[in-house]
Amino acid sequence: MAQAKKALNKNGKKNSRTGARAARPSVKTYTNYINGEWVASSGGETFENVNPADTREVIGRFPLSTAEDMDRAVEAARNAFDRWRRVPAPRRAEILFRLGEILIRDKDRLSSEMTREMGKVLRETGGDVQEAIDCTYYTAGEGRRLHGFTTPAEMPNKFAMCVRQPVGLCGLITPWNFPMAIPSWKIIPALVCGNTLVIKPAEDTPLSTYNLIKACEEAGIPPGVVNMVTGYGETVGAALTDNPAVRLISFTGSTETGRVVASRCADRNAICSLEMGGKNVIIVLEDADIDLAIEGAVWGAFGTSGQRCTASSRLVVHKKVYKKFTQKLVARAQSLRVGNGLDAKTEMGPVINADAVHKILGYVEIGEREDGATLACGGRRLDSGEHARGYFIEPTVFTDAAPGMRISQEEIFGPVTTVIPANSLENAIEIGNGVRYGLSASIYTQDVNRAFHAMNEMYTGIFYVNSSTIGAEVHLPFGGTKATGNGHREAGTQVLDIFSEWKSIYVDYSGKLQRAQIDEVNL
Ligand code: UN1
Repeated sequence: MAQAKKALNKNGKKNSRTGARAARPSVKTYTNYINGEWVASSGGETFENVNPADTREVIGRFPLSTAEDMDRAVEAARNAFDRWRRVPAPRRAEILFRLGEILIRDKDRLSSEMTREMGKVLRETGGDVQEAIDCTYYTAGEGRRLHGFTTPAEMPNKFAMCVRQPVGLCGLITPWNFPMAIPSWKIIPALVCGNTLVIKPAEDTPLSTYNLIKACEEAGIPPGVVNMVTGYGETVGAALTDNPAVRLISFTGSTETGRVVASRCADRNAICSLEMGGKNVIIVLEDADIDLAIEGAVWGAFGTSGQRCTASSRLVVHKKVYKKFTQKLVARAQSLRVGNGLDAKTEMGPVINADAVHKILGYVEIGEREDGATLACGGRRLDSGEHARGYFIEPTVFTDAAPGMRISQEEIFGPVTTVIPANSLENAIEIGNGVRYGLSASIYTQDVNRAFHAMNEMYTGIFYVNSSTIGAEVHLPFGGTKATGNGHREAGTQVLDIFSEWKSIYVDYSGKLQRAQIDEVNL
């Protein structure tokens, strides 16, 4: 996924640091959450959270926090750790179930606030909140499991087992495209495992994370266990990543930023879990149900305006159905209603900010000029009438692309998809795997043998048959191979391996010295 807000350098949507500005009385000023208290940044500065569908609307003003604010939050989480880890896991989980109830109660408000700050349509922000609810219920259930294992010891009268222990203080850095779901993927397992945490949400969408943290407070999570500090990556993100008290950083965002985070973690031997970019492929074979494949491609490419790390940004289509497929695809893409996500008729909302518009249109130019593919539809910014005040881009389809072109290789993270012709299943698989990322892939075919073959051959973390590349469920592991990640998986029970460490325990009840088998001469 692109930019966990290149927070890190450019501001895009939030380009006004408003410390010196005259306050607009109707705009609410929000605060950080540190040690159970809602507090302003020590520097007193704020930044604006602007609606990407209508930039006249300021959703709120959030703390432009300093490294000092972050250090305070880390200190609070550090002090809270010993008490929280000693709360029995089923009790920790009870609080999380209450959190799930609060999210269900407030789902409508949370969804519409998310649409206003992030842009995606209400149905999708409802899905984002629902994913947080599902994650909460599913993962809170782990409070009564958190399974370890017992295993026979190699010596008589000796017992061997393995249990999970929390890693300690976790730093969470989250993106703007799933501003409640992705924080929940990290916060809930961190808490159920007994960790405390500080989260730095993307500066484009702090309100949804604020809402989640508010719900944590209401659910009764004790002070200091959960802390939130808003601001830019270059200051507070760096202060979190570099603080020696932070044992683990869990990051979702761009591959570029993730690499920086990883190397800073490596410098101080911190655990680091990364979830990054994708260039996901739908393979359409000649025997596919074409209308179904079109629906999957349109949903996968243009849902969330293409701003999912699982977006279907490459469509590899067998030559025998290529023409039919591309004609239908272009017709469907052109018919999509682009507009404000709060309008029930809207099918695709804006992109997140001015930087994103610039980057996406830059790729359109690269596709046309440098790469020489055919721009079959879209490619322009919509900037008049109802679109005049927002960051709207037409659904864009490139056809006749070659696998090595930049638009076929690089993550665009916008409503742009690239259609590449293929000669055979093997050729399609080769093209599918021929990118640096490995998050999600799918195949449309009626032939079960070929579906299984592709399932086996695609080197991705997620694979779908006769379905789009998006739509992962919370009880299965989520993550990817190659430049998409660094070997970890979120969601499922697999996420517990990020947020806990194994402790192997041996109990010798023989009453005498028993060396291990390797040291014992006479067994
Ligand atoms: C993301 O794309 O950043 O699979 C997360 C899906 C969602 C999660 C996507 N459940 O589309």
